[in-house]
Amino acid sequence: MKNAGLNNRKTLAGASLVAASALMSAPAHAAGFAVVFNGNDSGFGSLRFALENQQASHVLILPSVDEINIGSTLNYDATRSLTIFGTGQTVTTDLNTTLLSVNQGADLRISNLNFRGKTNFYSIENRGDLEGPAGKGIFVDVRDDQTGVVEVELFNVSVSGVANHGIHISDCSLADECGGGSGGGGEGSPASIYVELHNVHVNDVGQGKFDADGLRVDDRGEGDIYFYARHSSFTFVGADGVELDEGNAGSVYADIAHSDFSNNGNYCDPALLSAWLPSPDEAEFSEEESITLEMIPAVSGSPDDSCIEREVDFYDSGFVEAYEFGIDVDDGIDLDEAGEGSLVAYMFKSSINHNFDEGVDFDEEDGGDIEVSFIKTEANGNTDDGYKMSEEGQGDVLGTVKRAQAFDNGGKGFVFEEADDGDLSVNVKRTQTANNDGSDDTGIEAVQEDQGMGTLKVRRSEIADGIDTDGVDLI
Ligand SMILES: [Ca+2]
Ligand SMILES: [Ca+2]
Ligand SMILES: [Ca+2]
Ligand SMILES: [Ca+2]
Repeated sequence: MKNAGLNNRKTLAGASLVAASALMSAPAHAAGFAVVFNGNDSGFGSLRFALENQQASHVLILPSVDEINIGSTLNYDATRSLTIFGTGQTVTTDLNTTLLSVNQGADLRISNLNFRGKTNFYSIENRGDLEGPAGKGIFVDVRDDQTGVVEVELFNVSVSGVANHGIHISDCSLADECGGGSGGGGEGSPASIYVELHNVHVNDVGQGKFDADGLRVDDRGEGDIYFYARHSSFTFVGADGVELDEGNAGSVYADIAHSDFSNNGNYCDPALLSAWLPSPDEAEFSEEESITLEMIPAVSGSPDDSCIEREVDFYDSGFVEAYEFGIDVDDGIDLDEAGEGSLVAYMFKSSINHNFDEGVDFDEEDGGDIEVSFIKTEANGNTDDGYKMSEEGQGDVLGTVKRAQAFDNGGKGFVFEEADDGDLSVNVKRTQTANNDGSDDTGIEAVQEDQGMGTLKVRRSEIADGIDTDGVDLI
């Protein structure tokens, strides 16, 4: 800068020119900031160029760009955070491929951008996983050695028409084979995962593959899952609207308001698959009948055999005592916490209706509590329970239900189950239930097993279909 005083005006003009040209044509790996000014699939000025060639940390898509049609996945391979400022565009593809893949666990912020595959296209009869992997909407793969918190924040974003998960954040060495629930395996990094959604709409995804969710977070190894959602929706998803799966040390925290989790979980379409169930689909045998596992084969030849679960119990002798086949349908919101750590969830003014399994399905096992609040929520017309909370191992169940509803569910309205060491304490106020599961004490069920105490307090509520307690004092 020793010449700065010599010709001030010329230097300033020169500087701004340099800045402008850096903006428009920064070489690979050099840019912090890139502008997308065309909807091309590749080349200078395209979104792909900004992400893959420039690896820009901040990307602005100009309003003059309308649609961005891509012929292959957009990859971001840098580890530094990525922010994409859309201005209402749609990133779309005619192929069965992941739209945006963040491969090195970078923090991700996206605003005002839509991601769309082939809408109303995939189903169990038109699968997306037979000739290669099924495409996702937004995928973030956490590094094996990552630490700290991986942050994914989406504002005014939609995802639709992809065969696999709409949004998938994977801290699991097994990637898509990670599995869900207590049976999930795989290793993970020490990192935690934080997901914040504002006005995010995930619709018509996960219809081309078994167990593909609207939002799926897999956390293995140390670390927590934080989920914050406002004014968002997860609808017509093949598997769960949202599944958060925390498998080892660490907790799940969910803070949800003004959001909708409805009409999810029917990839394994019972109307279609029931024809493949053995008849009878469940049976019990005496030991003398000497039934072996080979006599009860798993179902094969259906549109997707993964959909048909086979459960077999054995006598000590090895002969079959009982079997049951079922079709694996899914939930509105499914939180699974295993290993040490708690499941803490707050849901406010949200709806969880017409899902093909439970509406709310929260499972906690091993050390740690379930602490839930449902305020002004409704779970109506789900095939199984409206709200199901199940706690095992050390730890308590603490529930607050206020001005909530559960009507017309095929299972119970509310279920709170506490097993092993620990207490149950649930407070219900100004809440209504009716017509759940045959209306035989099915509005609220509270069960406390093994060591511990249970109390259920119900005030100023209309539980038309009754209350069932076991090991719990109704006060
Ligand atoms: Ca982790
Ligand atoms: Ca845990
Ligand atoms: Ca527990
Ligand atoms: Ca107990």
